[in-house]
Amino acid sequence: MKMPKDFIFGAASASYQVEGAWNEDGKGVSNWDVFSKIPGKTFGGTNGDVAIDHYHRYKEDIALMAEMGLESYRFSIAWTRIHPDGTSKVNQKGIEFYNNVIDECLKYGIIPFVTLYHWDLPQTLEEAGGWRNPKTVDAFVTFAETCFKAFGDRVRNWITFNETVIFCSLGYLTGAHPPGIEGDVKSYFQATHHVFVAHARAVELFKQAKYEGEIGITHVFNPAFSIDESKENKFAERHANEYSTHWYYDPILKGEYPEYVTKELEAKGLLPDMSEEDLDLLRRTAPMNDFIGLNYYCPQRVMKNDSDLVLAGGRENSTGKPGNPSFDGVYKTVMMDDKEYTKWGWEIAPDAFLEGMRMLKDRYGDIKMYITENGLGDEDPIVGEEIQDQPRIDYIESHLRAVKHAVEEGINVSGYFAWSVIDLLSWLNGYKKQYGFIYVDHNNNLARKRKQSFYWYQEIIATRAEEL
Ligand code: BGP
Repeated sequence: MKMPKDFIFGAASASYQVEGAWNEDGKGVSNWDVFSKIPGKTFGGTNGDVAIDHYHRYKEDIALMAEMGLESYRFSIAWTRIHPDGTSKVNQKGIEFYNNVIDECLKYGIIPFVTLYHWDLPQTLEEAGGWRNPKTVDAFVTFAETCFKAFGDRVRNWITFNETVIFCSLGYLTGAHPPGIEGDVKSYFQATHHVFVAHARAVELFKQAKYEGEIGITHVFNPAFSIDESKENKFAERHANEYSTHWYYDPILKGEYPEYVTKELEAKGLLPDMSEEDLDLLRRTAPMNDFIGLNYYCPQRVMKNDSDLVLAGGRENSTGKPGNPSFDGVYKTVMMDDKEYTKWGWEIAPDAFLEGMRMLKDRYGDIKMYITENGLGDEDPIVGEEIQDQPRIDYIESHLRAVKHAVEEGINVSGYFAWSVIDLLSWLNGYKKQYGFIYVDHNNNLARKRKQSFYWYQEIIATRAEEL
């Protein structure tokens, strides 16, 4: 089978991870501009000041994407280029930059797939409380509206937020992302609620103004599976899915929070402040979501955990080594002897990916899904002139095969975006952890080179994955 004609083969990036030009052309300071410069926060002290200089080299990069046959480029907009200080004041130079990127994509027939928020919040808003402060919700809606107005004549695919669970849990539980707070469970849940409300308001605005195209949100897709069939570990599985999946997907797609979680939060005094108006907004806008974006890298293998430790996520760290398991007082994630892992300790499990998509279909029906990220973080050897990344090819191939199965089974998956189109700055792991089809030579003026996987993906797209 070939993938359907309207299935999109794409690849992704995010503003802070590629653009650089951190203080050029009127751009304001973001929370990441500040946080990444605090000693010890990122591997080797790397930051996005220059990143891979996509800001100045987008033409060359998009030409390479076109050569690869890419059908869509998912990128994000740096809020601080558009509204440098987080207010409604617009920086025309920022609008101009994204107009250029969008037009360059369209010149080659590449669909610009735009993420509004991929974690780089104006520092002014961070200092005023960030996502704990409901005013950030208003500021986001202003930012979204500016983008719809400026780019909505050409952009037809909008993602409001990337991975709420990551920037909220790493921001308020582990302190690994800005604002760098540890163990503040109340703020964690409050921040997630504000993000869902911001998403819902942007969706409603988009629909009311009758912009053409579609809008949705991208979540981490990290389905939990018990390590065995025992009752207690099966319970841990359920608990993990309620907290890490249903808490995020339900308010968007069902318009209400999972009762299992709200009851527990209420009993512990951790339920976010939410007004009737907020809840009504979530209910009313749930059916307006056109799709859900899934970022899938690995599943969670879980078992019961008797300790009374509070929630802490642990997929990412800045040590350049595998991460710590995540846990709360009920479950913990564990590594298993019979599973395969990446160098950073993320399980490679295409079967769990397919199983997870089935779980989503069971719970949320036929909502359109895009795989908005999937890929392998690795250190690619250079042999002679060639950048050899066969493990990446194997990883993507097996996951694309899972997507193909899903489509054959009637699961509504409409596109696949590899992470990442080009080697870029890993938030906490610098340039050491590579994901791209295109290599960037940091010892040679950031020169771009095609990897093995570049040619492989080119062939996959040209044949619409018929051979998989
Ligand atoms: C996702 C983010 C991406 C990217 C990816 C890989 O969570 O949306 O921006 O960073 O993970 O993560 P890492 O670079 O930490 O390996």
